[in-house]
Amino acid sequence: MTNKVALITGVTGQDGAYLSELLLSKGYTVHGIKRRSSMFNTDRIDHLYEDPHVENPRFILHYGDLTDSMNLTRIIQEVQPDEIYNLAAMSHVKVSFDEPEYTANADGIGTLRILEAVRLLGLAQKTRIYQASTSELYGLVQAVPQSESTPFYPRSPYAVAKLYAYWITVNYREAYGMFATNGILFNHESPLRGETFVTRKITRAAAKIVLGLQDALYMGNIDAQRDWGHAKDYVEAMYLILQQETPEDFVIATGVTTRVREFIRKTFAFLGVEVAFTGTEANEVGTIASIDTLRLQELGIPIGDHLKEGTVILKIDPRYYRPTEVELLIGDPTKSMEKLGWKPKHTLDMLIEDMATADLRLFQKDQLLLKEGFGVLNYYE
Ligand code: NDP
Ligand code: GDR
Repeated sequence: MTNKVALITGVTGQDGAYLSELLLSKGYTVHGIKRRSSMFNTDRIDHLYEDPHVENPRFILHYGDLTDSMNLTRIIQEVQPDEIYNLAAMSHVKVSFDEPEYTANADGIGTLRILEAVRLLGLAQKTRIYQASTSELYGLVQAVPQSESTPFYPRSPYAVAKLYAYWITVNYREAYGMFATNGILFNHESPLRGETFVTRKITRAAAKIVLGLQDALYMGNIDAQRDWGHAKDYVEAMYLILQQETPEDFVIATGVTTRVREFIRKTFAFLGVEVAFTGTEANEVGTIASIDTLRLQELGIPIGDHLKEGTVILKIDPRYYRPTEVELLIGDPTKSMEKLGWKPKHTLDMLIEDMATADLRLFQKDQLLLKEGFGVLNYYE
């Protein structure tokens, strides 16, 4: 067990929650930065919450924002962290086209604010920094599989902001000898994934559709290909990157790529429904080809009229298309496997099982509550 102190920005997000759990299990004291919000935004970490009145708490939250240098500098000065994991970001690629300036400020300059605070506070030789870099940096395909030496070609305001963050991290390492590193992580998902990212949108919608709580799923480009892993495996890699002797950048990926349409097909199949795709591009639809009644029974899904063969359950809505798309991502994790000894434990099928099961349980619970007269669910309004 260690007695190190870590500071995590973005602690309320998917990765922040899993990384907090991991570091606490290793004996770390974990400080997290959360944003002020008009509603509670700590759902993912509530189980880690410690009453601030107990002596020597090991999980401590601070209000803060990546757009506020003074706030970040004060927190870093107070915490004196051995390690900083900079996970905070406006992380939605499509939304970054709507909020490009804010995205640049939080995701790009936010990283600079942290690096500069560490340097100015005299912590350059003490504090190790992990920057949450991304496979979105590769953007328009230059070569596959994408490795640490593949050229970048960002395709969104998000990716351009992250490109600045990537290079400023490298620059502070080279200029000031700081232990500042980039994890270039490919897409990673989990039951804690934000609801508007494609995998979670699919697992939530599929669960609702089989339960008869939603008619259809509206999607954008279902031919995009992504290298999807499980967030639990990827936070292990973040930790390992900061435990190395020398600061280096690493690609973290599974090396397997899958189309969005295949993720859809597999998710419904797991829930006992075979989907067939017909038509092309914006006119494509997904219909129920067959249902596996035994499977539905096994999962406790009542078989109703909504699960008839030929029913349209998927449509394309061009509003989900992006002005510039990243069509193909497939990572080469050779370096991280060799140097970090890292290897993903979850396959895509295991990931889908984890996510679809969690969402099915979630909506079965809602359905039960509703049946018993508790709570009004907004999808009935
Ligand atoms: P999430 O969107 O789930 O979490 C983002 C976190 O950042 C949330 O805690 C959010 O707070 C916080 N945040 C957003 N803006 C600010 C701000 N201005 N100041 C302070 N905090 C802020 O992302 P993930 O957990 O999936 O990803 C973690 C990081 O890794 C992100 O930087 C993302 O860009 C990057 N990344 C993610 C990949 C993935 O596949 N998940 C792959 C590669 C990189 P709140 O809860 O209040 O919204
Ligand atoms: P991505 O993830 O953009 O790769 O960024 P997302 O799940 O949003 O999209 C993946 C692919 O699916 C296509 N797609 C849709 N996407 C969404 N969200 N909604 C839809 O309805 C839909 N239909 C098709 C997209 O066009 C895209 O090709 C994620 C984020 O976590 C980033 O922060 C991170 O850096 C990268 O992964 C690696």
